[in-house]
Amino acid sequence: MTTALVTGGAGFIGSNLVFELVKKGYQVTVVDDLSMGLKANLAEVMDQIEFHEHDVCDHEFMHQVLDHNFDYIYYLAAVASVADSVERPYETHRVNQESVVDTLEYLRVKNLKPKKFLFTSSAAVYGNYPELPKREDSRVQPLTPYAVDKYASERYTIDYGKLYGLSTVAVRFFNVFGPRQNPSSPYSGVMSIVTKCLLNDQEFTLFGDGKQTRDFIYVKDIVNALIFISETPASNEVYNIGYGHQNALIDVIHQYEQAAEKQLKIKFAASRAGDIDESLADVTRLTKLGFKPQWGLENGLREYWEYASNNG
Ligand code: UD2
Repeated sequence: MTTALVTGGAGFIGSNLVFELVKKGYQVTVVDDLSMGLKANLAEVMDQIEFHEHDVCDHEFMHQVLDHNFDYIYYLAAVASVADSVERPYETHRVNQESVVDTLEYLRVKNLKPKKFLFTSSAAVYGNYPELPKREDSRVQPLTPYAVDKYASERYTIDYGKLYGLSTVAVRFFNVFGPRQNPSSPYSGVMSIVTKCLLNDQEFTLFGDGKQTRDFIYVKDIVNALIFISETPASNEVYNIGYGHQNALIDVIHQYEQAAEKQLKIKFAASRAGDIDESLADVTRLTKLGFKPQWGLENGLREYWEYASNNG
């Protein structure tokens, strides 16, 4: 039986990935300390997986787990908040970088060779350079501890692969939306906040004029891409994951309103400090590998609303 470890498997993207891996018949192990994730996210599959509520920074514990010798390791555990990394740079560094390096090091010293070690990074590594679209070899400008740690962990992932014969990849997520994204912080993914406001008839504060663009991608296409990449011979490379389409925030909100058949109450406010005007992924590398998204923005928004209105 194919085995997979998903760190951060109780989180937004992690839980969506675990569902799909279970559906494929994989034996899935999850390590998540529930600092951001929720056990409830995995309720439907809990009896089919091995779940450890544990911190990935506990190296001894992680070594015991890694001794299972997994076929695939999906490393999603992270403090996925830029704001938090600015508040607590060392604590978040331990999670976002040290734990990754320790895992790679353990694989090296124990000569464990998963079919793939996949590390999940972020478009945050590109920072504020105006150059668009962002190619994997575009200039990076990590401006926060979060981005620095993501970039460093990517490099460790790739370099451990090259130096020690491990099959590794790192992926950079653009703006992901979909079921189980947590809207609890003002810095949560914008579409999760829009969803919460639509469901509860609350006013949504739009920072800026709404013309800022992002490459929004539905979480199910993200999950498909993760599985696809891990099952190809791709090795020791970085991949952007987005649709390669640039959409203005206000247009995406209008599209979502149509799917929801509801109008959002919008209050416009000044742009947030550090907000970027435009973001767009160049996905040539992923496309060349043979990946085609199945959902797309419109279907993704429709399905997200259907889920939210039934589960919200
Ligand atoms: C994403 C990441 C962030 C960092 C950044 C680097 C997410 C959730 N955030 O931020 O962690 O990596 O990329 O570039 O992946 N907005 C509103 N109202 C709200 C919330 C957001 O108008 O209540 C706006 C926000 O000001 C921005 C847009 O919506 O212009 C998207 O915000 P976001 O936080 O979802 O994503 P982004 O790309 O700014």
